[in-house]
Amino acid sequence: PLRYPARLNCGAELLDATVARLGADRPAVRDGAGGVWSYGELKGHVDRIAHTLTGDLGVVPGNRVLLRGPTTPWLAACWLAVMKAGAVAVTVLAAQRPRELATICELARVRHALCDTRSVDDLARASVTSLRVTPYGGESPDDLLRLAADKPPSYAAVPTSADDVALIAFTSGTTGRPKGCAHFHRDVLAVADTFSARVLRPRPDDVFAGSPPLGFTFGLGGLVIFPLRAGASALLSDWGGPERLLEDVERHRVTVLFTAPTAYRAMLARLGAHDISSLRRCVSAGEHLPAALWHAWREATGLRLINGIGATEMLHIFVSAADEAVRPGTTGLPVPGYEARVVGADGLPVPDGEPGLLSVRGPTGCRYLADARQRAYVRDGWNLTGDTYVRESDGYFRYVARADDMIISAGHNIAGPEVEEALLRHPQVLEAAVVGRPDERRGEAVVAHVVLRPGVPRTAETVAELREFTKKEIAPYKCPREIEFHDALPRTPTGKLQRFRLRNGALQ
Ligand code: 3SK
Repeated sequence: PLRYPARLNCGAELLDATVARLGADRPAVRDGAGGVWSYGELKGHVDRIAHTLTGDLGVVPGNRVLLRGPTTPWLAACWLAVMKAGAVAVTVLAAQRPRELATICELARVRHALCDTRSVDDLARASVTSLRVTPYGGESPDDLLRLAADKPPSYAAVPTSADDVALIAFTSGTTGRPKGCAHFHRDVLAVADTFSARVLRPRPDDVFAGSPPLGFTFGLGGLVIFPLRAGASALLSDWGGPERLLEDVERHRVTVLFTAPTAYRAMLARLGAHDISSLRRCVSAGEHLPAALWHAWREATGLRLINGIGATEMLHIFVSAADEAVRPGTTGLPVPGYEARVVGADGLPVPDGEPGLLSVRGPTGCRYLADARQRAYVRDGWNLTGDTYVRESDGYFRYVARADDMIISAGHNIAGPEVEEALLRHPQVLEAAVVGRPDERRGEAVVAHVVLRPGVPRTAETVAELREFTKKEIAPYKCPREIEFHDALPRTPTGKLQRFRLRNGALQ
């Protein structure tokens, strides 16, 4: 089991302890334009900002501080300063609009915000009463970085307790209602000391990069917590699409990549022109990774994708596998430190090979802020993630569907992702989402929403071709009765499919 001292500040552990262990001169963070800060420089910026927070801005330990801006070294420095000052970081996504920001501020009782000067307008429009917004990176006389410039470059971290809340991460899941999840200082280190240390196994000379924003804990872990804990460096630049990510890998000799299956699929189509031979670890999470994509990536790059399932409620990844332990088509094994099982509606384990709900426990877990959904998520100390899984006889966990994505049609249980995988094997299909639609005869009918590759006609012939194709891939009762074409599928700001919007016909 992981053991941490009762007094623990994760900001000091990630930064000051790494400097003490490996020295101040190693590269810590890079921006997309060639700028690099060493660990010593990053610590200087963080400590000056921490002085400004507690001095000029009057932040006291426990205050909730909203952080908003594109992925940059300055956003990471602000996050670390909030940690060292003993305050609580509420990092939000650039895509979140004034109404959502207002809800988050209310639910998390946010009183201060540090906001990239390019993103302040939405925050101003959120009109949150008694919210003090401090911009950073601009010309204003009260810009955070100007205030910080003359502060001492050393700050003694507030001696928080291991069980003090360090961050509140918001998730709207795939259903649209935001929930704030509180995580402690010890949780931040626990995800680094479990998934990162035991599965990913980074080295101090690694260069991390990826697409998830820091307002999604997948990105916060992969681009800040894991590299700093390992003494490695991270490229902190905003997501600019698959081509940009490939260019970044090539230019910065990235070794560890964090992104989602959709981006791996999009990068595969563009690999040809890029030298990405620096890569040694590629983590895929955020969505189900089809086996065909795993094999295609392996064939094109020689690398085994490290699949994983995580959740904002658990802070990071808790089932995964790397290297020889990977079994394509499965998510993997419980990350050392976590336990996982598949249970029925009664909460009791079902036999291996039978589908049920994935249930996990370990050093991190769900703590919703005052939300009745806590009782449904955590039962008897086990977290129910809302995913349907099968545990194979060799102990590997295989994804079936989100529990609410099961379609019941004419008495058959059909997993939408299985039908999606079959459609995605067709060379003309770029994206697919499969949902149930109420149907008088069958209860539900299987309906596929498809994005075709550019130039493929949206005709009845294409519909017929796709239906014929899926019938050869999977049992005919699972095949879509209807296929609709779209320019794009509805996704959350973190890239997850919003099947509920397709079910509700919100796209029509
Ligand atoms: O898949 C997710 O939603 C997730 C959430 C937090 C951290 C990591 C992951 C993969």
